Amino acid sequence: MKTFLTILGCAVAALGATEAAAPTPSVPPPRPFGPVPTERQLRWHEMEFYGFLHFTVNTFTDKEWGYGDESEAVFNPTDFDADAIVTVAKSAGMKGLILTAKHHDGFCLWPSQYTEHSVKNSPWRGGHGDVVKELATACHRQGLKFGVYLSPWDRNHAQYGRPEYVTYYRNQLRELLTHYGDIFMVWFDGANGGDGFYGGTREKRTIDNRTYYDWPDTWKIVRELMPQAVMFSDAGPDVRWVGNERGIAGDPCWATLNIAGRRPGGSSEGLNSGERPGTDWIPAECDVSIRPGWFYHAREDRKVKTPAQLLDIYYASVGRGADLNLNIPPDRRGRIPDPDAQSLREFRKVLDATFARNLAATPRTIVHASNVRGHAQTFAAAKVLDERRDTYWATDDGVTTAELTLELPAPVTFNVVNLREFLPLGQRVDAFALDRWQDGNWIEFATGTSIGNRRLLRVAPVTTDKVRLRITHAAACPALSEFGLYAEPAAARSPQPK
Ligand code: FUL
Repeated sequence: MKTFLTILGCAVAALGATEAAAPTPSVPPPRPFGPVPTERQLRWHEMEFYGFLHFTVNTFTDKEWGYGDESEAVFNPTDFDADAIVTVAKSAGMKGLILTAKHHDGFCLWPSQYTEHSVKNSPWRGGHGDVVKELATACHRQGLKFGVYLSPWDRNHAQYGRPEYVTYYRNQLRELLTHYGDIFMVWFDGANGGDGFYGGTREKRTIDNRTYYDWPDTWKIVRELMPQAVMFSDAGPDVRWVGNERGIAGDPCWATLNIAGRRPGGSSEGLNSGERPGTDWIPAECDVSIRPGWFYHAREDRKVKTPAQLLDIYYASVGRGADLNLNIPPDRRGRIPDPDAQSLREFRKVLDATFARNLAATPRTIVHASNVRGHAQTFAAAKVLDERRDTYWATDDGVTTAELTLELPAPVTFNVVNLREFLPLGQRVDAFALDRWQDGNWIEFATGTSIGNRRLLRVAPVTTDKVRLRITHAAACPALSEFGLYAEPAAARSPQPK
């Protein structure tokens, strides 16, 4: 706080005519532009990075999609330890974990009262185990959020494709949302492959994805039982799939989408970049596995993504305003395998080193803005340096191009720029450019489009004592919460920064 006040004091003193020193609390904030996030979406945006746990009979049968005829006896982890899994996730910086409570094979990791095809008929913990409970408890104990994946497609269930199955599915959703404490996200998969065991009939069953699950009524159950949870699917209603399983968001990646006519399992067109202007706030989640497959396979132990690959994914997901859901599949012990844990540790080390210090936020930094809303301190340019997402620099209504300049007391070298919009007012900026001061001239070193929750630009190292952000196009007066300059440890720098 002390640093912030010092910066603000300097900034105001230095700004003269464009920013009056007297506080003018009566200046109203900008009106929101377009669709804006709900409270639950804002909480989700703040998470930025969480993990996926793909774990079930497939872990033991070496498959990616179980047929649905697997014996419950195959599920028998030798050393399952929920706390150890959560510790790995937490030290990687994940803010939550989502578990495949039931994947397409239909095997339930909790003792559901609606089926015999679950852990209650497995040898693990003598048939008294509950993976969902152990993980939910460990997450909550260690301060992580917990979410569930409940596959709509069920290759085990005899009634799949008939109305009875939808009732079964909803009953299971109710179980998960009432017995395991807070759930931050319910993950609805759009996959529906056709053939399966289906109670022994071993046939192909197709459903009409538009009508079969009656999504609006299914979603109501989540709203009723867990109002703070966000729901993920190809079509929201809260968070959208990013359109690929590589963890790469579009550039741009708008948080908005035209939702009419979309449904889970529907077309992925437009999901990668979002749509602008869009009718609804439905931001993207990038889901990707640390290994080639979603489930653990010993043959992939040498194909774990490297820290450098994870960093590239982070910059292409979180760095484009999406959230990253990184899958870390437990092995047959019921632990995160060593190569995966090792890669996560290195990845986190680099991120921590990079973001330990905003090189722009020194006590003697002077911040200028070409326009400050109503000359009010509430919306002063220096708000971008206070490391708070709830404060922001804003311009007067109608001012949709603007400049913000950071004058540093001494040259710094950085290769990452961080920007963040004030999300409660919607996504306002359409395009921006960044300049460095060199030999008495401004030289442009990066340009971009969407900002939203977070925009990270990884650039070739820049050394300068003055940096300028130009908002070159905005749909409404900009409202910017953060502007930061960071340096990645040299060894971690991308060889060909984009
Ligand atoms: C897909 C599924 O078919 C995969 O098995 C995995 O669960 C992935 C996250 O979603 O649609």
